[in-house]
Amino acid sequence: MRTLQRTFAIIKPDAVKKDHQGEIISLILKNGFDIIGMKMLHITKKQAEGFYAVHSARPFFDSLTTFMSSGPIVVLALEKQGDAIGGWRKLMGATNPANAEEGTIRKKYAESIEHNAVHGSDAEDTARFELSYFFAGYELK
Ligand code: 3AN
Repeated sequence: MRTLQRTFAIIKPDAVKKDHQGEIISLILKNGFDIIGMKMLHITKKQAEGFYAVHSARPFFDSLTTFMSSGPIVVLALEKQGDAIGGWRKLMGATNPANAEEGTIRKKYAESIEHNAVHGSDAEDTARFELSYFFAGYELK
């Protein structure tokens, strides 16, 4: 039996700055995701560091967290029957837009491997952590 799965998404500062949030939200809905939570925020560097703590040893950590706190973002809680996590990652496309497939969000809107328009959880445990980082239970539909 197929069950509902949740995942977490961010429309990053580069995409919001260029007013692509409407088109990205439209693609999310057209691809069968239910948006069960959504808000626009401008997070601090500290908040970005907490969110990306798993990447704290990576060489791009400082630059990534500076970028993620550089302007407004849209955070979304998504739900779908079956593989919501994999489905959202497929719709996003490869991390590096140079490798992203035609029709994916990153192919259309990403500027570079860092300014890559969107984020998506990569597994069930990270989805749980990321959803709870930005949403309280009462904020979800
Ligand atoms: P994804 O977002 O596709 O899951 P991760 O989890 O490997 O990719 O990386 C998290 C974020 O860190 C990426 N979305 C991207 O913004 C940034 N990033 C990943 N690799 C690099 C890199 N080599 N240089 C700069 N930024 C990177």
